Amino acid sequence: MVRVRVGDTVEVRLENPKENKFAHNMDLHAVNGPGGGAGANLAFPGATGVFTFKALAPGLFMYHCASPVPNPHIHLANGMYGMILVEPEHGLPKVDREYAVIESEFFTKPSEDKDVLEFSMEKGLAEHSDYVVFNGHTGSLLGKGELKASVGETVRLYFGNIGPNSASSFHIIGEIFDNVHTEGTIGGTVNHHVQSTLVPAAGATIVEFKVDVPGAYVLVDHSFFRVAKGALGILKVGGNDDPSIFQAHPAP
Ligand SMILES: [Cu+2]
Repeated sequence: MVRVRVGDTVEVRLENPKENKFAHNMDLHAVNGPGGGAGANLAFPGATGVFTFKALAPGLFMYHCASPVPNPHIHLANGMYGMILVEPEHGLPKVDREYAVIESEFFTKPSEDKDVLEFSMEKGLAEHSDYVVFNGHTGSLLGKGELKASVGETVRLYFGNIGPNSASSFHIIGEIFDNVHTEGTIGGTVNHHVQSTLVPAAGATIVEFKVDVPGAYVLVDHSFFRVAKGALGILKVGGNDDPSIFQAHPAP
């Protein structure tokens, strides 16, 4: 995730190693200008694409490869994307924890190497994903990758969804978003007490919440069969119980 401030002039340099086969580039949704910079920084193997833009609007934006060779959707579906946060003039208010999570889909078919799956154009066109994951692979936010917080802390999640096809029904099981910066805007609409928020393909959101009691809170895409395809993660909250807020009663 790239982090800049509104009013900053940002120079983007994309180096494409000469061993690569294809040209790559970056379309940054934070850019006001043709292609979000994608034409200006298109880099063929062995070249470096450079352009400069001024960050005019605060918010959380996606960026992604939009190379026309072989075509942009294949680059997106192979993981070429990220986020850029444009903070307001005086920065965002302080919180205790910040995390960045991106949801994405993979469309696959077997390859000659049994340990490697290839991109499937047929499944992409049919919008039939095999995997829907957070931060690039199944289990990235489980075990050692679990997000962490302590009771009483405020957590801010920068959540993007690249798709490339499906919108996400982002939800955390056992938590209510105190603030949702709708559509990733800063200075736009902020909704309160939200259960699930819709994040379109190549859109983003910023959610904030205070954690009240300890436990494991599960990040999901609540378009729920996607959980079986990998769209889940854990936010592990430590600290003391508060029976006035949540109390498990002994089993009969
Ligand atoms: Cu690319």
